[in-house]
Amino acid sequence: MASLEKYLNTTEKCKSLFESEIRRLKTPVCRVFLKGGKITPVDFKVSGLSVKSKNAAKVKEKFPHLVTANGDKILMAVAKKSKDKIKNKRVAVLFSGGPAAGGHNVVAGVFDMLGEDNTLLGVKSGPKGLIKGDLFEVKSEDIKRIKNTGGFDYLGSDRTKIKTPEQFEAVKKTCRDNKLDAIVVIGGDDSNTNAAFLAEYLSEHIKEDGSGVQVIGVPKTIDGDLQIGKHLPISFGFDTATKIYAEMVGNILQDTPSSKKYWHFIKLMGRAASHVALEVALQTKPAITLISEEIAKKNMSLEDIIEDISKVVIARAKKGKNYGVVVVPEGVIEFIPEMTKMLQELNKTVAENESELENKCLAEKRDILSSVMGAENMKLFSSLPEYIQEMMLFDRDAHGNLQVSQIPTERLLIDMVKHHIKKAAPEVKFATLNHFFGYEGRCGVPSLFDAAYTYNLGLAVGAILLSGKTGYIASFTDLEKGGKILAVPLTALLNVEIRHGKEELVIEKALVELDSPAFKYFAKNRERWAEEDLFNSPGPRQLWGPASKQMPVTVALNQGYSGLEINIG
Ligand code: FBP
Repeated sequence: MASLEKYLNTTEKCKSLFESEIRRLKTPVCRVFLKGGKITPVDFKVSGLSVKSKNAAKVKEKFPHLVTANGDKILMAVAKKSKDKIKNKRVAVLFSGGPAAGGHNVVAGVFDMLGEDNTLLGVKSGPKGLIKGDLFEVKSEDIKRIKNTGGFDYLGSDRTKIKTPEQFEAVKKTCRDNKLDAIVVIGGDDSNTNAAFLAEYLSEHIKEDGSGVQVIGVPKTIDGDLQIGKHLPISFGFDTATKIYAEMVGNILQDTPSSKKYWHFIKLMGRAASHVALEVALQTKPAITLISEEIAKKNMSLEDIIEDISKVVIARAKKGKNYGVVVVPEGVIEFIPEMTKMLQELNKTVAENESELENKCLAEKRDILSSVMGAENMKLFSSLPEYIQEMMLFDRDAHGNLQVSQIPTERLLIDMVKHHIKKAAPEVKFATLNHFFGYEGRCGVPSLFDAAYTYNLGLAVGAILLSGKTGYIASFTDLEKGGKILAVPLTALLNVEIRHGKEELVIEKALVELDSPAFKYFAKNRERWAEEDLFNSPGPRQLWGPASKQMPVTVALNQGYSGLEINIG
């Protein structure tokens, strides 16, 4: 007993048997980084691939240094020719935005590539820490402790957008105070947009010799909406999050014909795009999955969506199946065209009347809004349940995004479908439960895919920095054929969008394409999944054994791979 208690005490602070084993797990390394079995720097050469901004002239005007240096050409890692060693570089690394599994392995990869001759500094609490100059030196003991573990807890993160001249000036001071040569920004579309602006701003006259500080981005977000076709298959964290959600959805699906009692409405995180919902649908095959991009394309109203869901509920009830699962993407509300229109006016009105709306109750806020907003949009806003109205008036984040994770869309759909079925088919039994799976999936131990993907992205970043380049985002492609490392120019990804009512250059979110192989496969099969119970349960993500090598189904389909197995190294 005493010895068991002693053992149990040793598992505190993330040292469970599982966590201890996972730290020892070997992550496969892309062959280009290996020389005699050792990790080694690489050269970057023009690959023949390119990306183009739709607003190239505007981009050139705002980013003269980067556009001149990098253009729109994608670089590819190749074995290093010279034996020269780069020494004494000081590199800072930070997390930005929501956590995603695998971030610690990016840090580990950068650390291993920089090697003993250079120094890696961690920035605490994301961009906010960069502004404040809150940095510390990363040690090899830290890397041993964090390797293959989930979350962003080693450094912390935040959603500060570096935008004012004072903030840029403060970053310059941090660079000088810490004698930085480079900054690595691990973040999503907004954070990598910020990385591009930083790279331009820091491109010269920062260091004593008049040279600049390099800035390199890393594609992170569980949402999967930072991807560039064949040039960047997916952002990291997507695989782990979707595997966690698919396990939970699979378990609920398995419960439905067992208890035959409930319709489960499950909202899945993924702020704007429906990649997460689509991936989970392909992994589990529930009766209904909403895809926001399709709703927008077909110009569907909220009432159309309710009718479609009700039809399936009624048809299944006729077969004695008073149960099922409806998967709802987190951001669906912003994609329903009538809602989009209303939210655009609401966002603008809220921004313009911030002080008047402050500290008012909902009824008072509605009065203020109705005096400025158009009648049609105001009618739609007022027709929504008050719990939805409240959430729609919540503060936007620093990048101007509505906090959709706080809006209980799954409850709204349940209420409206109930109302519809009561009128259309009162005899149908429709008992419901609602769920929101989001935070459960962002910080779990990375899947083998994410652990390997991120470690190699980290190695890529370290190598890009050692090669002296700036203003790129690291990428890892050809995942079924050994892997290929690319450096994609950040400025070529920038396009004009309206944010806070103004034109801004940003990295566009990659949405689900309705002509993509993944969506087409889903569309071809979903009617059968609605009629019969054809679901499957993918089970918990595996770190060892045959199921561990599986990559996201949407990635394999959209990249045109012949199977689901990763083959790196
Ligand atoms: P990032 O885009 O920063 O990776 O964050 C994505 C996300 O996980 C979204 O899916 C979700 O809407 C959001 O974070 C919620 O985060 P928070 O609780 O910080 O608002």
